[in-house]
Amino acid sequence: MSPKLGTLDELPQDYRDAMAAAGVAPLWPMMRNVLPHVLPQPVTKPGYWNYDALRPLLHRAGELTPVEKAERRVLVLSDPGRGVGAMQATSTIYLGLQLLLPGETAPAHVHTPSAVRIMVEGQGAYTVVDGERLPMEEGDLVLTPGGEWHDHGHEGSGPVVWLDALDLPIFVYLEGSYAEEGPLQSQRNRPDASQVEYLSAGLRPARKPGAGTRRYPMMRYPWTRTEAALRQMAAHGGDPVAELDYVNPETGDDILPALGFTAMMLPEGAAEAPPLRSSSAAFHVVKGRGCTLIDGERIDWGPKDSFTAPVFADIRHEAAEESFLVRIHDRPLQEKLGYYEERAR
Ligand code: 1HN
Repeated sequence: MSPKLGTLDELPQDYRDAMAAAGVAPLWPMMRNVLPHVLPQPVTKPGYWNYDALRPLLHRAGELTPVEKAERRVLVLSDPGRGVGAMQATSTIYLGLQLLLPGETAPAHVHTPSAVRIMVEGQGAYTVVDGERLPMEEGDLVLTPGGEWHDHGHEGSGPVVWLDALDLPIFVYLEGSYAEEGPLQSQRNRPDASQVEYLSAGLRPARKPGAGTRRYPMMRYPWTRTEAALRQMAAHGGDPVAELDYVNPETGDDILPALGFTAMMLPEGAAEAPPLRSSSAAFHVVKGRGCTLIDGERIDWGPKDSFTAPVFADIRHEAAEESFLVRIHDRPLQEKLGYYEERAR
């Protein structure tokens, strides 16, 4: 048992005034705000965004605001614990739904935060990263790592929407977030690396000794392959719920420095209760239906919906039908800081 700490109102007013005038404050009345016992006390609350409800709002943004006046035409998914307008869905994860209309381009820029796009709806969009043109099909993950020039375009017929996941809140906290703008990139006339150098898991290009690789050698993870791999895992892996981490095919590291991405397949009727994790998480439903209890709060989800869980949340998924989710989390950052943890229930 630790003793109860002293409070501010126990101190004489003249002393409090003198401290304030000197630009200092006593730690002990505030100690438990920053160091709660046993578990963190997250500000983040579970969030849920129904895609069918957001779709008309996104399309209206398309009518009201030309892409030229938006740079990126995005509706931001704000953490309910912080309120609408908060530029974060959890402590570390920014989420937004981005709309691009046929024929539009979103200008090239480069910035310090890193992003992953998860393609939600529509066909014909692409992202260009460092001159490499990455086609975006439903469920694909497309990386735009920090420091890499990127622009978007759309040559299809209907609207396209994707989910942006960025480590932006960390960069804002670090006062390290900034961007540079430039002209649309010229595109190399060849398929992206997922279709050439890294067509098959376990194979990478042979190279001369000492020849380096790009830091981010593969920037697109086609959904068709992820789903096929999950199905094989589910059929033969032993665990009824198959999970695959997205990794850099050269190093096996997580695909971004701060954020990790894990694809999950829940068979119909599956119930899954992972250990309590120190990471916060956002889930995107690629396909399927089910419900998830997050710290006792029930979220019923369907295709293209998104939902979030704070750190150390008690998460219990139940799939009403065969379901595929992508879990976005900050384990890579927490591992780098040396404190990532999973607690048995
Ligand atoms: C960004 O670069 C994109 O490139 C989308 O599509 C959303 C939100 C905040 C900061 C940068 C994009 C973003 C963003």
